[in-house]
Amino acid sequence: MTTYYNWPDNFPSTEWFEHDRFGLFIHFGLFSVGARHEWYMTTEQIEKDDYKKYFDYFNPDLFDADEWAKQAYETGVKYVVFTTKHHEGFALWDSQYTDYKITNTEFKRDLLAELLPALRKYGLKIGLYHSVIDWHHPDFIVDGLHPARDNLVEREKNSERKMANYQQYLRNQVTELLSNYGKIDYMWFDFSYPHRDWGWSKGKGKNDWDSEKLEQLCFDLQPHLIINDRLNLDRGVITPEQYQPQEPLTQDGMPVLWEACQTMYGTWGYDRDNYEWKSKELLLKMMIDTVSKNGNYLMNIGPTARGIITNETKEVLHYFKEWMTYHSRSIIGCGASYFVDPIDCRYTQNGNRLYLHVYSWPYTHIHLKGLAGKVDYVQFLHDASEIKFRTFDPEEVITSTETKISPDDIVLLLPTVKPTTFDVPVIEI
Ligand code: H79
Repeated sequence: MTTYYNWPDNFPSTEWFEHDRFGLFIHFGLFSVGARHEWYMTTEQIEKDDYKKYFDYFNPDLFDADEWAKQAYETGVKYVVFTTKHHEGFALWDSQYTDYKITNTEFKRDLLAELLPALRKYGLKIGLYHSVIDWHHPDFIVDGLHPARDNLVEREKNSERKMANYQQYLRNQVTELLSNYGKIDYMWFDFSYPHRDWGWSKGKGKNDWDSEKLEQLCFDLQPHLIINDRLNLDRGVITPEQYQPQEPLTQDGMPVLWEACQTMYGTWGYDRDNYEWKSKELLLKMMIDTVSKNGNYLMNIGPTARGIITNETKEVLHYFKEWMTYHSRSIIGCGASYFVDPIDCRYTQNGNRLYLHVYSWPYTHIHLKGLAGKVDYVQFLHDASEIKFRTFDPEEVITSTETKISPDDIVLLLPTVKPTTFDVPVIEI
């Protein structure tokens, strides 16, 4: 197990998390009914009473836990992170601390109680997303991130709101989640913004959530838990959102435990009229890029309000399934390599196995720096076909038709045409 800058010594083992590398994020809630940016309660300044129609019409009647779990499993992910409560405040489980919950909707069922056992059945680890922001709770003090209630009346009400009550509510609900639903592997809180300042209100952070207490509660209830860093305590998994770091994250010369969370189309919930989908190839390259920089990749889907994973989404998942069937060995259990990526390539490494992901097919060869004397055999991963390579030979007479080779390097001899339809072929070294 690696020692990470952002993972204290007394925290539980990160072993499974480092190993598993690929997770599926599922965003589901009342915002799935509105079917547009999951922030619309705020961005469209919708009052609580008006937002209630999404509660009244919420009924994911086609939800099938086994189907979601099967889709996740077949995609090749090793864990799933599910939204138990997004900023809108609606609970996707049968919470005794609120009426604003799934069991009080037309649907009536406890979705979490169905989903988690199905995920476990497929051997998937379980992460719970839980928003510390809550636009519904009466004691949640509104701030500039909530223009819906950014008016004088609402600001006035702030003086009567008691965040201490909300903190207790947070702890109560987290206690339910971490006590009543079996083993939880990962707690994914969202999010702190302590440095924001709107003049009349400030952003929120560890004092507003009483983060120390909340974090301690999590470890008390699930001692082996992985936790992210969004409680503003400067520890836990760093989760850059729709942002790929250029280098493996480090701090003070130490590696940082991190996870890239990425959308398929820019927003997180089901977003019916959003056509700005990233290409499948781009999403795949983002995954590989993440692992090549020692991170985990958490790829998001937003099922519809009827509980269906759309065909467009399934196409992406299927694309990953195809690729992962032949290439999971270069992702799962792998991390950054200490060798430098050749141009248009990404290395991942697992022990002394090196995986070269070729983003852009070269013409006939790739020079691999620093590998002279270290390589016995090279093959494509998808079909285990041999790839020949050349090494420096002082006796060799280099003619003007051949490339020179440095004594430190090896040169892979590749076909001119990419010999596979996979967008990113992998060469195992
Ligand atoms: O759940 C997903 C997002 O809804 C949530 N985190 C992920 C996992 C998230 N909340 N806030 N943010 C991410 C960043 C804040 C972005 C904002 Fe805006 C900029 C809020 C208001 C301006 C753009 C426009 C995003 C929402 C409205």
